[in-house]
Amino acid sequence: MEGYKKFRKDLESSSKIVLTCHVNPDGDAIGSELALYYALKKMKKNVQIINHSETPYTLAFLDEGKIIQKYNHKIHDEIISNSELMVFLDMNVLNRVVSMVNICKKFKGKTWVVDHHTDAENFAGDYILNTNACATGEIIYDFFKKEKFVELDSQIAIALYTAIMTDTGSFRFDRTTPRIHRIVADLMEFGIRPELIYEQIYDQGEIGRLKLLGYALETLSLNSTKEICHMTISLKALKETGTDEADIEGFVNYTTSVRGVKIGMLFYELPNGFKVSFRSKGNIPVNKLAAEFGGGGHLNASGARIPNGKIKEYLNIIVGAAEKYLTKGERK
Ligand SMILES: [Mn+2]
Repeated sequence: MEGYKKFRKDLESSSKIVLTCHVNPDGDAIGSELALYYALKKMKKNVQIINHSETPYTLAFLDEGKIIQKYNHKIHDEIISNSELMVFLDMNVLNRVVSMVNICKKFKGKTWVVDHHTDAENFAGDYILNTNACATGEIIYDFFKKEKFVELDSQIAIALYTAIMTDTGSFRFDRTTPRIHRIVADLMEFGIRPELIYEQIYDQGEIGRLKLLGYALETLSLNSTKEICHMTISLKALKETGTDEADIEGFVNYTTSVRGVKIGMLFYELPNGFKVSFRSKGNIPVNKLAAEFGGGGHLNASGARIPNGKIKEYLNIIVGAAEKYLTKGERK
């Protein structure tokens, strides 16, 4: 890939580097950041990971050295300004860094985006975008290998394995290719124990999370053709179960586990407005559906945020908008 050589050159010629990723980071975001961090550390770079969000507790095992810092403008604005290069991982729209937007806009150094989402915004100097990649971790792996950038080790392998495992839904989503299994096989040579990583990420739930799921499942509803299924999470349910947004991760997948359903939606109430996540089967482009409401994402997984909107005022509008896409659902 053309971009790899320039990315490599920019990383090699910079000594102070900051890595960041999107709000509410997932396994791919954190795993990609740490894999690149460990590689750059081996090259003796002054590298820091600074994120808007706290690392979710399910991913804390990846960051035993407490490398990842939560952004605080008093501490980090100077560090960021003094850096020569910033890398944005697993995101391609600047507002995904939320509280870091201002300092990123002022940043004078080189900027790179490494990502696999569609509909990139033009905010960075250079991009490595591969929407065929199942995870940003796959791109990082590919970059490491093709450029012989770093010798893999167990730390890097665990980070990349986590990135790929989480973004492929444990190796079952579209884009889980033979190539991905070969990459994973290579990573596993470094002593990865899949059962332990899976347990760290998916079996550490607080009881509140399951109770919240109970609330959410209670709200499951189908449209008239039984091809769209949606669920809603209210602020009240979060409060009563003592949970937060990070606990909702994965809930939306229940909506598409209903027989005959082609589009699933999860509505999530915010203090100001709401968010909606979309999932689809086959070729139904829920990224286009999300774009109708100012959001974006992938063909089969996307989302939008409606500031100041009320779920009950929008639910029928959004379901109605989704119905237009149902005919495009034939399997490839
Ligand atoms: Mn990703």
